[in-house]
Amino acid sequence: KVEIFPNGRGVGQKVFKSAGFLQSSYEARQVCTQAGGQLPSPRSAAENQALQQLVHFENKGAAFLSMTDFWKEGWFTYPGGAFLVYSNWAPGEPNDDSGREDCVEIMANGKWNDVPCGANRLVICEF
Ligand code: GN1
Ligand code: CA
Repeated sequence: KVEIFPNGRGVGQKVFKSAGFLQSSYEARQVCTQAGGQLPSPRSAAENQALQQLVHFENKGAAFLSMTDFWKEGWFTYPGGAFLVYSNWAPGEPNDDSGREDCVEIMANGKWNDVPCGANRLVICEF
């Protein structure tokens, strides 16, 4: 059994663990892959809440999620290419602000916002 407190949360079979630092989405993806995990894909309100608690606890701003709309603008998919089974967008999001927001962050209030993939956000990995 892995130690998940204080920088991790377990929900069902999933564990979310914070790396404790901020990075671009590209770098964050590599960090998680190299650790044997991936960026978080919250697929239910329970998973989203566990992730939100961690983001709030870490107090380093929003964290990246795994999903992107690289494939087609406005159509967000998981890394495997499947469409979302759950979402928790903030009001007015995703808005593709300035036409260059293809990555997704989860804010401390649990709501999602699309942001530029080059932005620096807290790195949390899913295992
Ligand atoms: C932020 O900084 P501003 O207001 O142009 C955010 C957008 C949100 C917007 C919501 C990099 O844009 O993704 O849609 O607030 N940009 C970043 O008001 O976080
Ligand atoms: Ca946005």
